[in-house]
Amino acid sequence: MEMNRYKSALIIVDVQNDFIPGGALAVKEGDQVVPIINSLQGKFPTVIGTQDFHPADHGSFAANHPGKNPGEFIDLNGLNQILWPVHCVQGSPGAEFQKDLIREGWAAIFQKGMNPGVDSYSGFYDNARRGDTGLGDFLKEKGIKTVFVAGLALDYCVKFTALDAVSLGFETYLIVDATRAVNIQPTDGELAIREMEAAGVKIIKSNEVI
Ligand code: VGL
Ligand code: ZN
Repeated sequence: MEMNRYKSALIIVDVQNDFIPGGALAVKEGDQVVPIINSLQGKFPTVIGTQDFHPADHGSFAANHPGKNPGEFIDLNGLNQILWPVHCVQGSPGAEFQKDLIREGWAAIFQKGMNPGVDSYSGFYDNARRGDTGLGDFLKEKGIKTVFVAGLALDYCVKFTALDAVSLGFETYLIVDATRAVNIQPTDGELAIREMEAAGVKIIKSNEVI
């Protein structure tokens, strides 16, 4: 596959302990993305991490809505919100990056999900598209035209990060073997890939990143 890694960035989404088997919002095989992502990092002139980073009173936590359980939906300030287990709380071990993930050489870390009133899946904007992490301007100021997205979870934060990247005009690749899905429904990961493809995201495997 033809690709342009000149002026490209690798965006590593939310490879944090709570999304790894044993964590609060464990993604099946989530740990398996770490060696793949590590082997790719040296190929990119710019590597960026995102970090889900919630206050304990975050509105996406089922525990903050008496009588509600993870997987149920609520209206959170006008947006339909699926409720999650408490995860990636600021200062907790679950919010830290997986221990084997190489972080030397990262250009920046963009944190998200700090506003308790709105969830934030994308590394660019919150789910209401009001709050902006600054990632888009950061990439544009560096002259980056192409982004490669990997990490967790495929059907939430990876998907919304890739969709926002396309909408901002970046040529966008999903490294499909360097991500895993939550799969609340068993086909969610597959549907996420199709949705991204339909929006213009190019789906590649890590061995195609040359
Ligand atoms: C994520 C659910 C809630 C993710 C974050 O990183 O995909 N998913 N918060
Ligand atoms: Zn979260």
